[in-house]
Amino acid sequence: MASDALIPLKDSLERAGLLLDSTSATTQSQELSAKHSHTTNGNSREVRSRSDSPDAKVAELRQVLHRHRSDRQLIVIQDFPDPDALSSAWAYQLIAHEFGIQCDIVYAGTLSHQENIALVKLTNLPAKRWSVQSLKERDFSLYQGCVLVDNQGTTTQLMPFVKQANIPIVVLIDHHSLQGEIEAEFSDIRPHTRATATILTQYLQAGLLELDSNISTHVHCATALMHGLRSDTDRLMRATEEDFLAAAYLSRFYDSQLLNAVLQTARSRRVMDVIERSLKNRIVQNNFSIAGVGYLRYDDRDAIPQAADFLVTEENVHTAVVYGIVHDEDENLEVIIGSLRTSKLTLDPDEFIKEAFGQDNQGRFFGGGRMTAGGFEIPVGFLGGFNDNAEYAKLKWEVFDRQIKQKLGRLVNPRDNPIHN
Ligand SMILES: [Mn+2]
Repeated sequence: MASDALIPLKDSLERAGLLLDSTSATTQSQELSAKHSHTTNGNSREVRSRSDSPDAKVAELRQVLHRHRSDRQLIVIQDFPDPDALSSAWAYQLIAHEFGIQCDIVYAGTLSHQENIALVKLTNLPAKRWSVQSLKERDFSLYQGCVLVDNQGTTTQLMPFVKQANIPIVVLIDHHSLQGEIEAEFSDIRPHTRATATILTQYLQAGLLELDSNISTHVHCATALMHGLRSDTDRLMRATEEDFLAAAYLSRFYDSQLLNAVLQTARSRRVMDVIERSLKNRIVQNNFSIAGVGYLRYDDRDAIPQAADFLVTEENVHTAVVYGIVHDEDENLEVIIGSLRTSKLTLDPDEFIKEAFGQDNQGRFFGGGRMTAGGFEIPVGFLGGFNDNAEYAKLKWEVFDRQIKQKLGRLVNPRDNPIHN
């Protein structure tokens, strides 16, 4: 629903144990990106073989928090934080506070989805925006440790600064597949868990912090966690037993009216306009609905996944891809942002996006996905920078629009795909 995680999450396959079994029928995805599948294979095996029960993890985290008593820590969340990240970071902050650890929750991008803005405002969620241009002036030396929640440092522009300041990663809590080599003193990565909020709720339930319904911060945080785990489980429709158990626990503390207020937040006019453009421009082919929406403001970035959410509801459409050029006037930056939504169980958004757009010259994929959703970001590079000349802007859009359609076309019309010939 909210921001996309631009990271590979192959839980459906992993859940089925398919990726662990090299003889099984993941053939197509393995053909399409053999190298990547191989890496993920190795990683998931590694994640599984660690015999870390949730209880053992709680005990270990308790020790780590004790060791860092009265430290100051920086909790880093993804650039476009979603409710799962925001609420989980907050829960960690409250837990750490019990150990005399003072935490700041920061993100380098922006809060875009109207529900996320409402969540932060209505619950007084203490996340701070550190804009990219302000990062050079920030005093990172205040922090003795960095905490990554609902990400592994690959979806935040803060990471290079954390590294440069030599701040160790003390805690890493995430439910995306392992993203590569990242060293953390404590790490709890559970690719089979639907929401990071579920993991944090389990920590709370295990007693790392006793929630009290007379403390409004606790009530607000429980409400945020409920929202986080609902939004990462498609309103609980994809929730598993552990998510329901976590939700059951939160139900003792959360404020249902407050959650309702967050969910009722209306779409802005500009978001409606982007949805309208996506409807007008969509091309439906082989059950794929593809729409380029042209230029939009950085603050409206989240209109793209919302448009994709909407397009995928059309009959005979199983997959929608919406993209546009997002421009940030403050930083004179432009980037192509795209979202994919699918209801087709056999379509893996992660594989699809990686196959469609490939990698940049540093070997990094332009995007990825999880379960039913994916996203991508393609830098505009030298052609970037907003231009007042309408004709030039139009030309630039047309070039990118056509290039993206061409790349998607190879997969949408497999006949044109040389891999299948
Ligand atoms: Mn999440």
